[in-house]
Amino acid sequence: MKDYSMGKLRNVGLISHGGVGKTSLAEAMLFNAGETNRLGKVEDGTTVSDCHDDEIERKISINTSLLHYEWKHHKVNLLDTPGYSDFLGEVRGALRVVETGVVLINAVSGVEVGTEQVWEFAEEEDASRIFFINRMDKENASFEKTVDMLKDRFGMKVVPVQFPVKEGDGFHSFVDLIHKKLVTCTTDGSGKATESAIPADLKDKADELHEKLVEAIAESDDEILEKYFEEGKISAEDFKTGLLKGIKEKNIFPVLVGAALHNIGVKELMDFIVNFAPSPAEFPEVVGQDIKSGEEIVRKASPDAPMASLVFKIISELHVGEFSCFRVFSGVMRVGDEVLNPNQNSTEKIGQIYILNGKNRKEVSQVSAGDMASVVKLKNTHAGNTLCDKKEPILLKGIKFPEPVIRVAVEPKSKGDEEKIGVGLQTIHEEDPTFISRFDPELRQTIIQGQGELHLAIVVRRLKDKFGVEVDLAEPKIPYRETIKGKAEVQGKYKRQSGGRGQYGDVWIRLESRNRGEGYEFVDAIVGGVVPGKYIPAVDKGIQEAMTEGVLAGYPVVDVKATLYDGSYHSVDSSDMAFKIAGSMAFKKAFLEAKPILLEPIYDVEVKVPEEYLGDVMGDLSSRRGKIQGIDAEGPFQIIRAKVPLAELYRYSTSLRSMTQGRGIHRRKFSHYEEVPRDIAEKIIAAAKQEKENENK
Ligand SMILES: Nc1nc2c(ncn2[C@@H]2O[C@H](COP(=O)(O)OP(=O)(O)OP(=O)(O)O)[C@@H](O)[C@H]2O)c(=O)[nH]1
Ligand SMILES: [Mg+2]
Repeated sequence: MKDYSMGKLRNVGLISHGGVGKTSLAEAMLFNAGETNRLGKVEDGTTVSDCHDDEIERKISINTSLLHYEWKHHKVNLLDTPGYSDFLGEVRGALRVVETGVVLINAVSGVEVGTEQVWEFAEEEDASRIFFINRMDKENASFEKTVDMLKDRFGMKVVPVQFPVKEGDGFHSFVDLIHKKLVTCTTDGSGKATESAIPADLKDKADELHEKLVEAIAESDDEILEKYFEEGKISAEDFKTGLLKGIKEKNIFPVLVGAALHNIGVKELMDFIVNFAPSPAEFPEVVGQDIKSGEEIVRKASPDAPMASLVFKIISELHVGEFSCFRVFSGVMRVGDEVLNPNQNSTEKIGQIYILNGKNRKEVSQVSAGDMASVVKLKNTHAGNTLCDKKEPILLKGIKFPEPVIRVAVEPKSKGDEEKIGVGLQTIHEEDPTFISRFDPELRQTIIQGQGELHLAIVVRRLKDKFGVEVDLAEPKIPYRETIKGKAEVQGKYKRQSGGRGQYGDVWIRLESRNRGEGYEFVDAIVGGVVPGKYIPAVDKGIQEAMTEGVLAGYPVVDVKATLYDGSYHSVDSSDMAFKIAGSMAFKKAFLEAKPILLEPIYDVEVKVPEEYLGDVMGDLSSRRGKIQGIDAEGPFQIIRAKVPLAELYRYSTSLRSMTQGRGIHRRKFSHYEEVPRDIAEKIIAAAKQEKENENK
């Protein structure tokens, strides 16, 4: 493939709620461009983009695919992202490196929770957006209703540039409002289309919508607006430059229609992308940070500038290795270069560079500013890292990956695999930062966290396929805490006399509760040296050790104040050890007398669902001991904010998915610790005792 100048490149991400047709659209685009000679189907597992076993099996996208095609003397890099909510991190990565997002909308169900989510990401990454209303061939498809919903949610900048003649079964033609003509497509998947004059009965509607488009263009540029006011119309030239500018500056979100599965409206979208989506050349500056001072660096986004690129996705191919997909923002990346990874403070050698279309790979020798490709066998580069010229270092903005929403414990199926599992999980995290794994020494469990159950199921499978180890998933333990509500004054006396030198330590401590989060405080209130100063740190230490072991159920004690106010010593038998034991004894006794309680972690949970599920979701949250904090309407959605104990959130994403037919999503964040209700606390304490007995057997 020839090296395209920046103006001839387009970087486009396909984004939407799950299953709207992104992969089918990508397939039709590659077919129309001659990259493939048959139109594959997601249903048959034959698309270029969904080429991994998991994707073929489940008929959904799991990875962002880096695809490309040539169209009318342009090269388009196409990122087909997954829509399933477990893989939203992929969408983040993709939107970080494209100029334009094509937002697919289901012509039947309109704006969905996932649409809102990807829209928010696109907004944060400041990407231009083009709507493609897909599935126009489906029963109950409605262009008008969908456009109204888009305007309602995303504002009046939403402007149709096409409209369909017939919806549902007979959909195969639409009016092109830019060129004012009728486009009629074949329904055989070939993508062939003929153009003709707009039929008389559609003329008025076409004129009206064309005028709306003209107004939108005029409003997005002051000069054009002035001419429009003076002359009542705008020139063809202004129409074109105005539309381009409006889209680039996010003042116009054009709406196109089609049916990706039948390759209808796809060529016209491809034309639209090369004609009206911004090219990398329209963003002349790359902004990054000086790796030492952290100060902003601005450099030219051109092939002549020093090289700066960002790795946005790592795809692991069995038996081949890792492909690190990257976008060059300035300069040229060449095979043989030694480049700097400022995030890891290491260097990487650029071996083979490939451009990809699913499993199809073509080797290239270099990649210039604005373009994308992938490089194999990097040593230590993660998704979101910069690769740059060693002599001109720069740190580009990384990728904001979503926080985990699910935690599960893993246990090896066979003993002795622990280390391999640890290495495997770490490697998977490096490839996919939305997955986190860590051994929790307190719970004595390896806890893995991710974006949903499917996400973790896929991690487990990778562990098996790639690292040859199998794990079972288990319910993770909850990091409870112990504390007191009352106050106690107690003596701890440790005295041993067994021939030779004895042991003697005697302390009185006052144990009081502190506010949540205030931690532990030790106060030395000894007067007159009844406990010599040199032993006092030992008392403190004894208390702290007892606190980590816990008293009620073996969980760490928090938020207590211990005051050492009296005691006695023996000039020969006293020692640090004896006072440490005395402190610990006093603490345990005092703790039990001071109204001990268990604390549990409470999470802030935010659930977003279409209105019709509000009742079910609230009822379910209450049954999980959740306390509703508020409900806000956001268009057709309701956002419920609640505080819910972590212990009740196990498998929540799955329950929510089934409760809302996949139309609800949730986010969670640790909030605070709170007292466990008495009946539940009793069960936890009994279970802890049982476990301890079992261990001691
Ligand atoms: N009738 C009809 N079905 C379509 C159309 N586009 C896609 N489909 C079907 O919808 C299903 C999902 O299509 P995909 O292309 O996998 O959708 P996606 O957006 O890539 O899905 P995810 O990547 O999992 O979010 C498949 O069964 C497609 O055959 C369309 O225009 N009309
Ligand atoms: Mg897909």
